[in-house]
Amino acid sequence: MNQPNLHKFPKSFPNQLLTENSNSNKLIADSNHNSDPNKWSGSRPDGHAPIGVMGDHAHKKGEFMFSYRYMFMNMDGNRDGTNSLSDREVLQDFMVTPVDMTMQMHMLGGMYGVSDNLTLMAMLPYVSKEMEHLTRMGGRFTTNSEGFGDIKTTALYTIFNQDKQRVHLNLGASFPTGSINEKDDTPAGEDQILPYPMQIGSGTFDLLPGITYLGQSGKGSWGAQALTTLRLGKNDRGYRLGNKYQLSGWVARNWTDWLSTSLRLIGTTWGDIDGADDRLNPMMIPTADPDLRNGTQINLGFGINLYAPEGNLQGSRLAMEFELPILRDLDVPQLETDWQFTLGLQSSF
Ligand SMILES: [Cu+2]
Repeated sequence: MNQPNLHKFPKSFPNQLLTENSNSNKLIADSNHNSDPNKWSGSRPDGHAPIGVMGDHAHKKGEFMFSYRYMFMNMDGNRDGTNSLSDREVLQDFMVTPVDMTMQMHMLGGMYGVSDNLTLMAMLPYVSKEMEHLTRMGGRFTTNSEGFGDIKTTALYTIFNQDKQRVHLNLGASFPTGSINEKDDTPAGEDQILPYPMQIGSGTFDLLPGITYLGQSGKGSWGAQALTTLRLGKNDRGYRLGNKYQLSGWVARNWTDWLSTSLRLIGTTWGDIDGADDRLNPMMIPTADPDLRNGTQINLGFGINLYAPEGNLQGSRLAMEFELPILRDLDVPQLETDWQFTLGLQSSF
């Protein structure tokens, strides 16, 4: 009587029953799959969200995951509200204008399933930035900064897990391990303190609360995440970066058992800086003005997830996501983000 249901049903039903039964047997046989076909499963290409989403998935008890992400962000030209602003227009109000900037980030991450409902996650970023400038006199110069950024830890706590849907809370904190004293040579002199966007860390303890929703069907999946960055107190230079609020929603489709593609909409809004680093002169360059930092941006992300369902690399992933802006509304003048790219490798044990 191990399969009582099968015996109790009349003969007119066996087709449907057999199909369901063989499906679940197949799932149970593959130890890496979720044993309950009604539960959301991570063991498929779209079992992870697009790679630009952080803290999108939880792990089973005892499971480890290591990840590496490379991010590249390109900012070219300034913006006033939703319109582009020429260098000459910025130089009417400031001695120097930023012309373009790139940011690269290497991020190492670890995840561990403490229980089926609680996953712990830690991320260590290494950031490098480069900014080009034009002065009112027509001179050009470049500044660079790099170093380890703020370490982030997050507890992912699952509050709903049935009908192939999942909801978890993202309870994160960011620690001020990144430098806020980055310096470089500028026309004003050697070893000058760099403006806010060229610093590596926030200098404050930040809370990173959020909530993530995931859903799956046979062919695809969808999800949404709200994430916030709330800065606490002020750093030892006497300022606090603006809070950040991000809302992201995505859909993904599995084409094979190793490939899925995704579309994502990402809305981000961030505030001005409260206080100021008194080593910076806000009359000189807009990036040194704490009241010209806020903005809102909506990006569209195109993603690919590759997943190894079997073999030596079973459970490993390679994923990419490319984001383009569809709306940018920035406090004048501010460098605009033109595109960004995330590449990630993930491996669980
Ligand atoms: Cu993971």
